[in-house]
Amino acid sequence: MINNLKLKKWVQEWADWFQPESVYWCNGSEAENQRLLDEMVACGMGVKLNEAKRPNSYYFQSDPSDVARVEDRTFICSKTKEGAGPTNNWADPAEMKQTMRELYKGCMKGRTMYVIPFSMGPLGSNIAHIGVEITDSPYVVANMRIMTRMGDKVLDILGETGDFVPCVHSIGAPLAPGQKDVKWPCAPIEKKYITHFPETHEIWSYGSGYGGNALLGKKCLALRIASIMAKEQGWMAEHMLIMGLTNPKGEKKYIAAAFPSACGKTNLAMLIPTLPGWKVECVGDDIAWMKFGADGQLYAINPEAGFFGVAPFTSMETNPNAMLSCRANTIFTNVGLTPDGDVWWEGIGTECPPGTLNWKNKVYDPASGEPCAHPNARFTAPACQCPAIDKDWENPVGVPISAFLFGGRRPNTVPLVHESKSWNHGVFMGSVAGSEVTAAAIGLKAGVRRDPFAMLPFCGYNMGDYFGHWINIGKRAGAKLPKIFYVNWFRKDENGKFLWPGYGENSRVLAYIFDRCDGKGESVDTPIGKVPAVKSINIKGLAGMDEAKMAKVLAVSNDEWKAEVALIEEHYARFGSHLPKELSAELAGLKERLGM
Ligand code: SAT
Ligand code: MN
Repeated sequence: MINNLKLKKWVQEWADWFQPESVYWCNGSEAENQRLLDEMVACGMGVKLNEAKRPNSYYFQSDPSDVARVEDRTFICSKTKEGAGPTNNWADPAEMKQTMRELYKGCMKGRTMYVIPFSMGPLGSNIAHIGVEITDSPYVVANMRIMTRMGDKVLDILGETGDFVPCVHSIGAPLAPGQKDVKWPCAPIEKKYITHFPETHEIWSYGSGYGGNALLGKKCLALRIASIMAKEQGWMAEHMLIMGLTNPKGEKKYIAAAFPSACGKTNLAMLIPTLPGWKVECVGDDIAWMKFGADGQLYAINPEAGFFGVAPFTSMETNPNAMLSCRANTIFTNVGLTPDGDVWWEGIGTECPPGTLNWKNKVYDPASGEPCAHPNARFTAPACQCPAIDKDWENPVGVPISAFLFGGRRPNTVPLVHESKSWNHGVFMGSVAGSEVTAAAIGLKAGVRRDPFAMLPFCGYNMGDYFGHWINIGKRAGAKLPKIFYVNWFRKDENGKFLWPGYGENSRVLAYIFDRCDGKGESVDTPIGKVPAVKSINIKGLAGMDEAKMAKVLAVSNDEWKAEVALIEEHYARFGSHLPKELSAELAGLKERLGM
């Protein structure tokens, strides 16, 4: 029963505008899901994978123009350009709505309009929020069913008067009477729009059916709109994994960590420690929503219910927990399809069977130089299938956070781990986080790309004001604030070889962080913060590592940091008067400690 008046009215208005053939309310049931998947297979949009090899799993190939989030087609439509800030694309909200209304008019002709009520976060959690997505893509429905809690149970929580974030989506490909559909309908790139209206908490998306452009609960709601709600309401919506870390004594702490794309967030969230007796359990691999409890602790939930993971280079070697998460009940997009009806991708750890189809549906030719799977090929898998899922991952109260980690890929300058001197200093560390970019191919300037708090493409308002929100969180009376650390697994020696082995060995750094949270472990003060004393990271049994090498991994060079300061000043200059004075003071403090 749909008895929420706001919802009914909103759906009716869009149905009138979109002119679909029919309107369908998703209930989230098993039968409904099976029917949609069967229909997609019947019309050639999807393939059912071999039941013996990959039970209840499906395979899709997108249009080559629709393979990833489109950052230059993503807009924050605040009333003023300043509201969106220097790091976002801005457009006037009235003009954008005008443009999109024209595109939206009749755009669902010949298709079904699906209404998806969904909860970001465990049902009924006071940290969770409800959204409703309207879409004309059954593929989106099937993915949202894995990535969120979806269907009737959400309508029950919404009740007659409950509020929701309205999320409007169309692939932008109406069908004329009798027109045959294509495998992956979407609009051309210049007609794709992923737009957010921060003042009214609305999301409008048009023209793409892929990932974060179309599964609107994820980046659009859980990060861009949620970051605004969090600032308004005094909580935090962050691009962070959440993990539980247990020491050999059975004591447990939770850590949340923010890294830019391609820095191994999913791998860290599901890491298998090499350090005997330690255990890592996963609460989430991408997004954390956090609120203070009455006890002053910060409690985190994972707003998602699934993993939308990058497939290439995921293997039983690099991330067995991810491989086991997608062993069944999974949707694969843009990977290779083997002749026996299973999936294959670069770095999966097995030879590619002859006759495998690449993501463009051509027989894969290793000699062609083109990959079999698209580099952004994905698996959509239920989080509950992860062997390392934390027992409290669906606890509506959330899990208490003891530490925040920031990081990125830095071949030099940044030590393996350092700890902030204070909350504000930790906010400074997050605000200057960045990764080395070498890929000129994707149109970026080589050098350090600053990605503050890993939120660059995901902050729904002025990034300078977002820094201010972090500063304000630290001013909360009675708050038991998490400690803040910056890690860098990617430092290289003078020959360009990684100094630190990474993967499971990162548990050695996590163990140090765990001890620091208990006031143990030895650190030394340096100009950039507290760096572990060389002997305080356990390297027992770590082949090829000795104290001399540890000294290199942990070294802080004043000359490198003086050069870094110049880059930080350039980065900070972008924010003008929106840069909090506390952060200018932190930068001044760093310069002073470096003798600048
Ligand atoms: O496509 S998503 O935005 O969901 C994933 C990503 O690009 O980070
Ligand atoms: Mn992400």
